Amino acid sequence: MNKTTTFTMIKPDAVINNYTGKIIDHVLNAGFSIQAMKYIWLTAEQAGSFYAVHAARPFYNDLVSYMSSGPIVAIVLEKENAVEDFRKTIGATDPQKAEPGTIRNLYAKSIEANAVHGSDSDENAQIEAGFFFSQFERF
Ligand code: IDP
Ligand code: MG
Repeated sequence: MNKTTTFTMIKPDAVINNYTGKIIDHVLNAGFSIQAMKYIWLTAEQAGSFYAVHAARPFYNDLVSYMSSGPIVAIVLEKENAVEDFRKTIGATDPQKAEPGTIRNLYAKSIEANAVHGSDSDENAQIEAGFFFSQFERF
């Protein structure tokens, strides 16, 4: 099976709580390899643009403030079946519903401050990687 790409962010709550190292370790132990990684503090405008697909959702403004409240780590990952396997590795959006042992089960605080992002399709993985890393724009 060919390797594919997914995109993740370690979100502000997890960075502030010093879970960055544990989360990266968890991701590597789950078989993903890092293709690119960047530590960055998003402006509200950048966070709003990244999550533009959710602009109509009631939680959008809070999500934008939260995602620009502190630094994040943006990471491009590679693995066979990367998108689906990474969604399994992180668990459900709401940490209360995330399977035991998943990253959100272990490290998330709430449905909003849920420790990590994970792309939901191969197409969005390319778009999201390209948002942060110019070398992925060719996809
Ligand atoms: P996902 O991150 O599991 O793909 P999405 O539905 O794409 O979940 O939502 C994007 C992000 O918006 C979530 O990761 C979370 O931070 C936030 N979010 C989603 N649903 C809610 C909610 O009901 N209340 C507050 N924040 C939410
Ligand atoms: Mg999503």
